Amino acid sequence: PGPLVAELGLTYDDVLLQPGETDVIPSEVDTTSRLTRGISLKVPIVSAAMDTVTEARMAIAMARIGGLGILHRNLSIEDQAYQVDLVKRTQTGMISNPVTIGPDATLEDLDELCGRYRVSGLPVVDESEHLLGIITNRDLRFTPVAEWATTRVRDVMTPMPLITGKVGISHDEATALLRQHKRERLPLIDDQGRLRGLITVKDFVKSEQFPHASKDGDGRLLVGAAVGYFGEAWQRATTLIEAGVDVLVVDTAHGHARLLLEMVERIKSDPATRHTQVIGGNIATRAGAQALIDAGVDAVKVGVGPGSICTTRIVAGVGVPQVTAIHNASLACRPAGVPLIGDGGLQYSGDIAKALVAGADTVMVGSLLAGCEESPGELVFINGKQFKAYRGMGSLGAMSSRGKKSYSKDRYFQADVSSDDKIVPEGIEGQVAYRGPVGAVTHQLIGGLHQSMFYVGAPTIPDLQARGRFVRITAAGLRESHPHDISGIVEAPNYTVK
Ligand code: RVP
Repeated sequence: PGPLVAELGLTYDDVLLQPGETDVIPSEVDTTSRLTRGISLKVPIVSAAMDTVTEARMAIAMARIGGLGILHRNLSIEDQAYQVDLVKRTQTGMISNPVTIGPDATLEDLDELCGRYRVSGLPVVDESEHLLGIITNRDLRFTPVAEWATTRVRDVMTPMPLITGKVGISHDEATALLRQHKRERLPLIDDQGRLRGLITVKDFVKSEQFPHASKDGDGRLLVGAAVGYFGEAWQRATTLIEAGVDVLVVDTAHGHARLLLEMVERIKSDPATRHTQVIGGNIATRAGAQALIDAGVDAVKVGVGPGSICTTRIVAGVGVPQVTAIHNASLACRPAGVPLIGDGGLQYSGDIAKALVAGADTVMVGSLLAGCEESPGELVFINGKQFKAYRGMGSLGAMSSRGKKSYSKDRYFQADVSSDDKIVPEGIEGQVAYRGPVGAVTHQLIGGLHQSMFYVGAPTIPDLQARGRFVRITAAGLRESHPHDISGIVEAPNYTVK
């Protein structure tokens, strides 16, 4: 088992990156990095699988800026699959599997569907997907609400012939058609007249607005989702895959565990699931990383105890300071060509580059994003300031039922605990300051990373990983790093006084 006392463990506040010779311009660096063996992201930031951080809105916002969201699993399989579906149908060049409605549905059904999927119109198809027409919110306006329950879609839709495109139409051709006919939607059909996709003007505009968006081969946004490792976990995994999830995270507080490794092996060997990218975690040692790699993961997630809401190191006395944990795990990941995700403990943008130099390829963040508009939960006012709730998935709030079923207990291997008062929490609940939209927050995080790359002299992430060198600092060094000898500090968009 090695020496009784391991080496000294270091974390972000213990180190700084040394400046190196540079001819890099911050705005010109390339931050593309590998999330998994099969997926690269233009922005190496992933939002945490937590019920106060990532649901569909956050996942959409993260994919649009070039990162990724991992949908949490503290909800039913159906609800989580629905969230995957919401992301996959959002804003892309083309919607390959659009929501449709049948001709005999009522306007009430139409209104409900449009609300659920936040769309303003739907193609109308028969049972074998033949395109019959199109119906939009505008068509609703001319029918009094009192008649919605009895009026059929076929009576108010715009019927065929419509302006349509053939599947596989180019971006330019589609733009030309939409423009020429002043249409907002272009249904795509095959030779038999069956609906095969939908292009909307709105999506085209957005795809220009988000040039770095993380997309799959069909132009749909990428999304990840967390699953467990036993019980309903297999059904959850297969249902999420059917809903179109791109990455599964077998998500536990202790990834160096037999049940979890078996789950990874099963996903990576079953013909129905093995093509999906799988992330395993969390581990904090080289042996833990090696076990996940041997089980077949496409990326290893590192972090035991660094999370801002985590009490595992206090409650169980277990963990490894994050820079050391990442570095040790990378000793197994690098030779195997398996990317590493540094999960938890990041407080400022500068910690991203520190994680990457230590051996990570991407980072996962919770608290830095929990205060965003797109995170789940309402704004709360405390002493005139705005906050949002943030809680650990191992907190009492997340693990206890409080009126609804908790799916979070097995993350801490406590699924067998029968009553709430027997739970041993490993996290806490609290608030973080409201930070506005994800786009503004990630602009500062990415901007900070650009500056790191400039100082180190690294135009790309692999260059940063190769060139970056740390200096270990003392408590005096850390004090010197933060603003000092000044009072009444005005908060900056990327700096808060703690
Ligand atoms: P942070 O970004 O420092 O807020 O950390 C977020 C990470 O903390 C998550 O991605 C997860 O790995 C971990 N976590 C989530 N819940 C808990 C807990 O209750 N202990 N920990």
